[in-house]
Amino acid sequence: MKLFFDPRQLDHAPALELHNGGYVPYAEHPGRVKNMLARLTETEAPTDRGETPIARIHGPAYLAFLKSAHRQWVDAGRAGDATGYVWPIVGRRPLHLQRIDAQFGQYSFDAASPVAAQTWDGAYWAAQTALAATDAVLNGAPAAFALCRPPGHHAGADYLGGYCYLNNVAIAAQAAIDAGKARVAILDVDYHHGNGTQDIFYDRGDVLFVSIHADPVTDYPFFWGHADECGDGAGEGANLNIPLPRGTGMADYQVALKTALYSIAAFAPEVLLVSFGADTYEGDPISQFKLKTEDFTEIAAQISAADLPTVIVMEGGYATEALGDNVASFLSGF
Ligand code: SP5
Ligand code: ZN
Repeated sequence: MKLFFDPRQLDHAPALELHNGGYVPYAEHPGRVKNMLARLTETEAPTDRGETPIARIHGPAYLAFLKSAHRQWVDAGRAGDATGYVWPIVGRRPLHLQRIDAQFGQYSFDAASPVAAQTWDGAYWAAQTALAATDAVLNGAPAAFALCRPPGHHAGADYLGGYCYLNNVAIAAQAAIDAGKARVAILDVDYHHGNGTQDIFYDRGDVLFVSIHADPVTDYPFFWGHADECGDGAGEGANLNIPLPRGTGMADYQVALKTALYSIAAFAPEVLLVSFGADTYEGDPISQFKLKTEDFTEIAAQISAADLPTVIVMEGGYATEALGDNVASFLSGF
């Protein structure tokens, strides 16, 4: 399988995140990638496709914010990584506020995803990595893997959150549509619900979003990922959430996967994109499923049996020591 990675993604390195009321080391750190790379031979760097495919998903005001947030933070006399502390509840008015703290309120949904000095560059090259893997599949590869970091599935069209800044899988899905594919499906198997991806495609009938994740009644991102979120307008019926309880192991996970793959087959997509998070692993420090390293091979084999051209985009996974093994296990199932 073709494997894509760009080392500039490592430059994104926030130091701390807010967790249970205190600051702790940032879980989504560059060391995650080093562990994965140790198990992946022959990664290819993406060519630069520019900002146009990114701007098909993310609006200009949000992109300007993301590029400038850290600079504005420094100019405001602040130290460390840029982060927000105030959010507009219920609705957001398009107020075009200038203060960096107000901009974080406008363009983010949590306090645990700081913008560091190199965040834009890292996120930009993660998006390029996803686009390169997508091109490989559009050009005939049966499957390709994009080692994206920072991850993307929590980022919406105009907001960051959940360690995500640009929605890599959404940018890739849109690129497939723009290349002439009529229908694409996204299967999200990260432990957390891919709220950003869902939001981006919620009212569209050309992109099916199916997600298996921890029940948001107990787990982040809480406000999205519930089973009654089915899509809107032209997208009605093109959104399927399968929340599972904490403690879920392979037997119950496979039942959910069967349902997910059944709905994908019924949609008859031309391309499948997989948001792969290894945070469903039993040893994950921030998650509560019980999948074992070898289970990832079986999950991948069942996805592979759908017999669709498949782009795999890396999302979460925080058991750093096991991450390479878990990714290698997943990729070996294709
Ligand atoms: C892409 C992805 O998996 N994002 C997950 C975001 C989850 N954020 C909320 C959980 C916060 C847990 N922080 C634990 C830090 C321990 N060092
Ligand atoms: Zn996750």
